[in-house]
Amino acid sequence: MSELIISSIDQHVGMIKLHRPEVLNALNLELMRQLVEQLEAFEQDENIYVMLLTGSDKVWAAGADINDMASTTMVEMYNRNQFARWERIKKISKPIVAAVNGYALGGGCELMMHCDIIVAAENARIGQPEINIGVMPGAGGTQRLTRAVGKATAMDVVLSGRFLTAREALEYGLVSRVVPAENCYSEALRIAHELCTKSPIALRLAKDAVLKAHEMSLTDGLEYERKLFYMLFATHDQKEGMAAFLQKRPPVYNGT
Ligand code: DAK
Repeated sequence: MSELIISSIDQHVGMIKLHRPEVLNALNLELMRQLVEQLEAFEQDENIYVMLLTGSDKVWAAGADINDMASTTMVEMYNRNQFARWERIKKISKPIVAAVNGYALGGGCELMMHCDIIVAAENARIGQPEINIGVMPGAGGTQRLTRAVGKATAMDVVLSGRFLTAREALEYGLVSRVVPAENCYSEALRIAHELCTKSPIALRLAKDAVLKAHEMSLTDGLEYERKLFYMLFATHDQKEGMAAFLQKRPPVYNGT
């Protein structure tokens, strides 16, 4: 079985690169299987605090593999239950930083939206062009996108199939930062390493709480946030972080 992702570890950062260059990193079932298994392996690895997901310097991912889907029937699609695999990405509790160059389309945009800090290159082109091939988004492109950018922009993107530039995506709140293409990967890696200097347990609970803002009412979300905040007072890292501040020294976290 060929490797459709390339993974490596740099200190506490687990890195995954999508690698199907001949089809612009189109997300076929095997790539998604390898990707999800590697994310879960990093999730289990105590040495990994943060993950970094990237495509090539030309493309993030041009969507789900159209060859995979072209002659698929409704029942086959239903039985495949691809969504189960995507749901597993949602369960990754460690922060995922994305370095996005070039096209992030369809499933590629939906995969990008599963990431937590999204660094987009100036050359990034982001969209949900499923409408151009007779379908519509199926992995969050009508839901996460709308929550991120609001109805007006989501309707524009989903119904017209047009691509947003990186600058537009930043303006609409879909990506976190925009950088020159040549710096995209190094900037994302720098951010990932910066996150590794924080408490790993605080990072995970903070990610959890932010994501809940899309799923809970304000009252429930505030209560959830407060409980996670209290929970952190049972950790070594809370004692260490506050003591280090008062002693005017850098904290040494261990994620416990
Ligand atoms: N699938 C398969 N092959 C693709 C592909 C894709 N999505 N995108 C590009 N390729 C292939 C092209 O066919 C071409 O192959 P060869 O002809 O060389 O064999 C090669 O990559 C280079 O592409 P182009 O020659 O087209 O390159 P250009 O620079 O001219 O154009 C482009 C780049 C990105 C504008 C164009 O390739 C394009 O429009 N690609 C399709 C984009 C698209 O429609 N994406 C949405 C696909 S639908 C779900 C989960 C996910 C999804 C749904 C459900 N569940 C969990 C239920 C997601 C659905 C989708 O993403």
